Amino acid sequence: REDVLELTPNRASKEMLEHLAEQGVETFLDRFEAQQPQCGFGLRGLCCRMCQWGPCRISEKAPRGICGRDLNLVVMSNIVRALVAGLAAHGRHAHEVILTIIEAAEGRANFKLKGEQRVWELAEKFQLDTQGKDLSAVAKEVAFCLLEDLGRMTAGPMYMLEAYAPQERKQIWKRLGVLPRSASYEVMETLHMTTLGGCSDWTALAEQELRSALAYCYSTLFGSSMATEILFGIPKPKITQVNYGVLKEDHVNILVHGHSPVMVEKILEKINSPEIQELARTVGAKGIVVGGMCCTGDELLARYGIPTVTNIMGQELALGTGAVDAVVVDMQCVIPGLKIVADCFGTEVITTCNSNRIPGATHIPFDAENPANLDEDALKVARIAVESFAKRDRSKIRIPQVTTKAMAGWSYEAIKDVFGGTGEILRLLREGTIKGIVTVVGCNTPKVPYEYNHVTIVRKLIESGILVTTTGCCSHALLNAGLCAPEAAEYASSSLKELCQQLGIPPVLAVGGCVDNTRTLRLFIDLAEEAGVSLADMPFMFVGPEPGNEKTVGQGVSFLAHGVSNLVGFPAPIPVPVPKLKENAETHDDLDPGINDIVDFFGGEGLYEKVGAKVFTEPYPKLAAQTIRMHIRRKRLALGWK
Ligand code: NFS
Repeated sequence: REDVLELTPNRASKEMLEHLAEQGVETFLDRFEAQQPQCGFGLRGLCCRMCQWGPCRISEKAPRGICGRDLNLVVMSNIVRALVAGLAAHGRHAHEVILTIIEAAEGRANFKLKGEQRVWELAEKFQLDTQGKDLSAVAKEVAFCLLEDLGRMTAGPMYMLEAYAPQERKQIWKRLGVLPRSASYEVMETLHMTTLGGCSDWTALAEQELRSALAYCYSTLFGSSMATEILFGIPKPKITQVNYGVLKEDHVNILVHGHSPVMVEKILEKINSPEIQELARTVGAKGIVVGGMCCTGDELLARYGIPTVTNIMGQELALGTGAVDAVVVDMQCVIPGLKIVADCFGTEVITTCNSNRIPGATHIPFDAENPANLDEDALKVARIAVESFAKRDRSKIRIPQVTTKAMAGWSYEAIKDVFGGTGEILRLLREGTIKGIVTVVGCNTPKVPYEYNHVTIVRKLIESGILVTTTGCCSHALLNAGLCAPEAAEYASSSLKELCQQLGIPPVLAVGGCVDNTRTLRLFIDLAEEAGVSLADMPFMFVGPEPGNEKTVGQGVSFLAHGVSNLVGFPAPIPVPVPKLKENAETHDDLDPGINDIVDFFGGEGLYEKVGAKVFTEPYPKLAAQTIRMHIRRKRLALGWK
């Protein structure tokens, strides 16, 4: 706790952590402390719970589970199961957005398709016959292709993978036999392979991991990101203010939280309507503030410059300001602790997704297959949220007065445009004005001081001339730290600083929510193609400093499959340092570091030989930055770039 309070870079988070502790309001930190010591087996993926003979723990005394599974098999099964759990989550997100396109195209959902450019692009890439068809008809056909990528049960190819994956990678994946059928099929197959009496060959599970990651990448990530662009448009950069201080005592404050941006778009429309604005005045508020959390926040930030407040681990802290009248949540990363804090401050919690219910919350669900009541329901949500202002307990308000300037909305197109095209970015990379491009992304974990790793690593990278892209919870850390404002060019190396100042951009580009990691991936793919080399040879890296959610596993492996190495902080589901197991080991410290086949596979030659990328793990952010810099340097030297 002392570490968190001392090292957390955002002054506002620190203030809220102290304030809530003083008030005796329970947060993740209290529960984290109560859980200590955490199980050393679980920490390293050595606990097998895939049948009811167990649970089995792999140790020196008992090197095999009851069924005979050894360490490699247990660890690998746990990793690939986590990956497909994340795949399922992003898949459900993609499903909702894609279905909404169909409903909108058929006139049942009241949305006008704003991403015309993306519709025609995808239609062409998927080689659809568009002759004589209007936008709605073509969008619907595109949506059905995306749905097929989510659910196909026979051999591919997947539309999206065919359309966007680089040729050199397709050949590698074909040779490895890891081309996927679809998101749903690979979830099914992974659970099948890892159940009791399933696959006993961990290397086959490693292949299934790559296969699942490709389904994850091309179906659920590309699918969600591009389907959202079809519905709501392709973001453009804009300047705004973020952080806890955007909440205003004399305004209605509504936080939106989760991942799917569909219903929240409608709610936003209603909030801006004269009726709801008038209602706000009637209840005595000066206006309405909408603030974003997690990936729903990122989506609204990117498209409309709606201020973001915080990420997954800040959700309780934001409610702890006592100034939030309502929090509207859709799907994923909404922790049960949110409601505990909400109840302490009388915050109205409104759930909008049938998959994400919270006991005691007001439930007004959005059903993408039956959107007839969408407008009415969105209005209801807006009304409840605004009316809640009158009930607010004003004695409990404590808003940290910290706001931070930020520039966000860096879509793939926006990045290319601002630099003047892929060729120009490649030129800057070659001459060393930009040393490399690293995407720093992912969640938070209570295992490291809150947001410290994200911010420390990124500061070091831009100091070394590395351009950074970011999404998800990491982006909130960097946004609130001021690293996404053009003024942050100050902290960059002299050449990167000069470049950023000349273009008026920050050295850290917030590209959107986690599904928008595909924007960075597309950029990486284009740049490697332009350079005429394999993606694995480029000075790029994927960094997840504070991994938390199962969804982050597939993010990393997606980039690995493309030849982009990963650096992950502690704790990764990859078991490092891997124990040479001691008898009766109980805690983290009791287990000696050692080497086994799985670590060798990810961090050594195994995976590298297959895809040209490996996983580095480094829990200490300054050392992590050093490792990243060395990786970039090695790639540059091999290319003959100074
Ligand atoms: Ni990504 Fe979004 Fe955050 Fe982690 Fe959750 S918000 S999809 S999973 S916790 S970065």
